[in-house]
Amino acid sequence: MRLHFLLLVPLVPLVLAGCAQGPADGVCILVNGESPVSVAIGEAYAKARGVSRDRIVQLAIPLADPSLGDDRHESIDRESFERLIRKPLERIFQERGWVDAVEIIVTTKGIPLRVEGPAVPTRYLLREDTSASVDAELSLLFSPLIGSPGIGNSANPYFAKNLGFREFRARHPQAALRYMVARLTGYQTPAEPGGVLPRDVARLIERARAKQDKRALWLGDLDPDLPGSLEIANQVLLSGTIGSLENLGVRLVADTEPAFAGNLEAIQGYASWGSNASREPIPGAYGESKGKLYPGSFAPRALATDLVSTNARSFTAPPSYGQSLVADLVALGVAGATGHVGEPTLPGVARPQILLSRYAQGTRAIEAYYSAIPYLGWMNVYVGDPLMRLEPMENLQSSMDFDGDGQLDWRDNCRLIPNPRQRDTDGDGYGNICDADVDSDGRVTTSWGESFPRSLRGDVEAIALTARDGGYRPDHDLDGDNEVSERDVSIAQILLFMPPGPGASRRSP
Ligand SMILES: [Ca+2]
Ligand SMILES: [Ca+2]
Ligand SMILES: [Ca+2]
Ligand SMILES: [Ca+2]
Repeated sequence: MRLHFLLLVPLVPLVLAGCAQGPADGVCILVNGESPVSVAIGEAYAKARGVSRDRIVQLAIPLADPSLGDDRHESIDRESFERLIRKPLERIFQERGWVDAVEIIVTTKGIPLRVEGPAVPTRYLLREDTSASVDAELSLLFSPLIGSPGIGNSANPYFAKNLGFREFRARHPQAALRYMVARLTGYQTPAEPGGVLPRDVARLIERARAKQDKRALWLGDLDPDLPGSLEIANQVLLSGTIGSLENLGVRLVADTEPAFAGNLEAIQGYASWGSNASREPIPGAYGESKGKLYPGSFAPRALATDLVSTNARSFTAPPSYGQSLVADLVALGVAGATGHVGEPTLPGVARPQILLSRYAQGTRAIEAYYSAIPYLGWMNVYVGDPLMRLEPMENLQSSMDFDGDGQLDWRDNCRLIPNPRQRDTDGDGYGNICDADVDSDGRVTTSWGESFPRSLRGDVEAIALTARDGGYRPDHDLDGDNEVSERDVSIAQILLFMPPGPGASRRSP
């Protein structure tokens, strides 16, 4: 007996190691078997991260051009998505016992980017649009939220949560958000032979694991010259980003000048207006012009986000501009980026202050991303290695004041938005800057432009009506500039469908 016991002892740690979570244990990879490029990307990633080959799923999605030379493969209609992607995938997950074992789904170039729905009038986009990114829909597998129009009922329950995804799932087993989805894609230049791993994608995979650059810097590029309805996002989305990073003590460049920042070296985290910047330097915003590189060179494991509507509309080369493209950031060496496959509107963008702050603190990029997007099943996509993370940085300070406004989190009545004065005119414990719920029913609502009947009026319309009539109601003055204007309406829109806050736990009035 004793001998047996001794023999068994050294085995114990091995057995435990076998049961423990390896970084790639919760990953599965989706490739389109009709595309050699897609298969090559899936295999390269599996090899890089040690994902077991039986976790690569080959779907069969017919392609007009298997070499992916044009953008036709990037969209799919709803019926085909259901038949060729969702149903086969749900069946595989059930057959292989992956429903709870898989945590992260990695999609590859060759799997369509976007489920295309019928066109919708702009005014009703947030209510009726059934378009979505394929990745956003895959995060909702087995949930009835897949295919639901608009975002009115799609507030992300993981939003602004500072906990691991596995723990979130354990606490909220019924939540529609089932999986975190990341996409490995980038340009495949016409010069590259078909069927091989595109160079940009190879580099994306490699740079997510490359040695960290301890001198790397973080860049938040605001733009004070934007029209008021957009400019307000400098305050609501970007100044909190700078505040949070400053507070963590990272090497930070906070650019508050109108010029688009360029020629910076070794950027680790990046947030800007991209091509929406009023002084966009070149078509598409990113790249080289007149000896200057916009925004500059990226460090290994760099994570980028910009406030641009359709920056992930395509990864096909050569690109067409207007708006700037995530694909160009990938070409510049970014290893992770947030994007949108269609118009998300300003409320739909990933919150840079959550994304970059959590990432700086060592959270996996994919968790930082999923806690930063406000809605599920919408236009959002994360491009890059989901497992990418930073090692703890020297001198990193702990964040007791998330938005850096001098009010510690435990008492800050708007934790994500700087509001040093803590103005809270209705005294409900939420500061005005994050309290567009002016009728105090627990949620920021819209009546889609209709102000009457009064009983159905949304918070946004209530504020818009005050602004139109030139009146003043302190609760409707969200930014505290002593007038109720278009700016306040815009703030309310950014906070649509969400509860007020997040702020300090509700204090009694
Ligand atoms: Ca605050
Ligand atoms: Ca309030
Ligand atoms: Ca409300
Ligand atoms: Ca105001």
